[in-house]
Amino acid sequence: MKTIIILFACVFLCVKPVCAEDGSRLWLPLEKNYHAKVSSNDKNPTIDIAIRELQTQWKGKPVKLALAHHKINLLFGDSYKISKQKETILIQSSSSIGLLYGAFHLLRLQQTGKAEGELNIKESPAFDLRILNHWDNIDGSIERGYAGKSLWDWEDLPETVSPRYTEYARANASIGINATVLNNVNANPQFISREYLLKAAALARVFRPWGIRVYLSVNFSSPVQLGDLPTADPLDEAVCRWWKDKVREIYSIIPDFGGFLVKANSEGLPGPHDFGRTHADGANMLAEALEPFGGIVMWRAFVYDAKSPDRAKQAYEEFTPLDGKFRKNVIIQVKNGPIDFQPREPFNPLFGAMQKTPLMLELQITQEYLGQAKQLAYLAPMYEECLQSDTYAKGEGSTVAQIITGKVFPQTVTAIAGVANTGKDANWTGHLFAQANWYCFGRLAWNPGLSPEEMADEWLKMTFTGNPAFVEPVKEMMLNSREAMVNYMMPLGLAHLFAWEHHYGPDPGFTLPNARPDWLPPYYHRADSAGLGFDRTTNGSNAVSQYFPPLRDSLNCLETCPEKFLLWFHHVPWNYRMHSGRTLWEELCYKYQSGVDAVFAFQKLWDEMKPYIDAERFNAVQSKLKIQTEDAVEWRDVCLGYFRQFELSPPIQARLP
Ligand code: GCW
Repeated sequence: MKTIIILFACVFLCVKPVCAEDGSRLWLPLEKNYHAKVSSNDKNPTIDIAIRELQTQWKGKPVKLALAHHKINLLFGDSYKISKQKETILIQSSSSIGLLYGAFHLLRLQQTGKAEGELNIKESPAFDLRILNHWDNIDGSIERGYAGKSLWDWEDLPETVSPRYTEYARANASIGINATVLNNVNANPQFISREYLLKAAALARVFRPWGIRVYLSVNFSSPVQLGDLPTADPLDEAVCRWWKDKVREIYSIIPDFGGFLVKANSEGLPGPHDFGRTHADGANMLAEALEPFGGIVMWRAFVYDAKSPDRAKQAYEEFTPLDGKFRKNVIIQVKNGPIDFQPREPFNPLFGAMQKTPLMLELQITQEYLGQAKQLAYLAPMYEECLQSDTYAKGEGSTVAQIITGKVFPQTVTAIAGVANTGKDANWTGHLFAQANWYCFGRLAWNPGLSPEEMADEWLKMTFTGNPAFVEPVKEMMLNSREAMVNYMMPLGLAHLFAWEHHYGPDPGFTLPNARPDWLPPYYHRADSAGLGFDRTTNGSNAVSQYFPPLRDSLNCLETCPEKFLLWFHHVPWNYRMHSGRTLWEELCYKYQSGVDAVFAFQKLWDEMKPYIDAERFNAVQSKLKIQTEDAVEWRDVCLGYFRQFELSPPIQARLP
């Protein structure tokens, strides 16, 4: 009998499956109880969290947290130092949140196998404000959200506070994110009603010890819609008073409220133009109300209208004349590219052009135009491409990253925003690999110099396993994934070939009677029998002139324009010879095919990864890669099938894998 029991136990232990994981843990350590020795010279809710995180998860020497009261060691704000003393590890900061960031750093080293040896770390964030933008609505839906309903249960708040709010705050704090805009930029005025402020306050209470401040998007016509005033004119005294009273009310409910995010005179939303006023008039009126409380206004530069002959030029034309006219606590929030989060865009020429106004970068983490939650695209290479673009605003080296961190022109505040991809799905982001985009956004917001490779390496080790047989090939796949997507969707500088409204599949020929031309793909690709692409040279729309020389000149010239942006800036003849020696048409076929080939290779590679991770997450990714290959084939066939009609020479037969 005894033998049977032992045998049975052995069999049970051997076949015990690897702990199933649904992705809800994100990149954070598995809950363990190591009882590490952790001490601190101070106590408060944030330090308590740091202690708890370390006590339960840290496996090494005792850790001492030291809050430096007299900034003698020149550590400011969120900065921290980690060093190894004889028998302890010392984390120092002049703030409690700095200690928590230090604790997460130490745990990250452990999770990625780097906690051994010397520890001599000094970290400071590059941006003051590292902020998520949630496009979440009152009814629980999320604009361009693909991971389920909104995390915020507005109906149940403030009475019921979901444990998921703490998990959200913890995940963000672990990567240094310190702010969140709770609601959609297409803002319902109700969000600043007393009822909803009380709900937002309940969230702010949960987030506070994790160092996260709450911000709200506001609708410019709130004084009319919520306050019953006859106008929202920013120069009207009653309107200014209304906003001042509203701001006072907000701070009485949320004392550390961060400020407003505003989308105005954009896509049909109200704004100062409705009253013959400027963006500066509108932003300054709100900024004046927020100023006594230390709040800021993030005013978006995402503006375009149907009358503009080139949508890519409009933000620059509207905003550069206002440079220097904004109050100190206004920052202009600029999307990475001049159009709209396409798989590839050149950087927005506003960066570097507004030298007397703080600018911040808005990146999209949610994959609106990048396969949503069905396709795998690791976005760090895309973020890096924008951050490291040289604007030449003050000679060579004036990269977007240098500009927005205030190193080229002084900025009173520095910030970077990411449109969140989170929702109620168990794995938070719909696609497991989309978690990596949330992760790398936070890491880049801390240090924009981190390489996509480093961040992918960290994320894979923390999320799955440290086994190099898994990490190395999967990292390679991640690093190639965004370029593969550009190739099978819209290579060589093409943009906006999407089907109407949902922004998922291809429909390059789509037109609709009476529709705005700038919402239709032919506006962007301009295909005709002469060639393909939007002429933005000095002979065309002249958008090139919004860039500084020498970049302007190299973009303007067909031979020197980087081929990845060729059709963005030029209308190119079908038989034009590319650097490869192929004609434009042949190159287009080649690019679409290489995108498809790459995704088939991803699928094959993933199949080989089965032994290394749990079945649940393996299967989840496997089934999404299957969809992605089918979609990539569709993109290739639809786009080449459409463009072929304009091309005179016979197309190369697309090779089916
Ligand atoms: O990318 C477009 C989206 C809109 C979005 C808008 C914006 C929130 O299609 O859904 O609205 O940009 O950024 O304001």
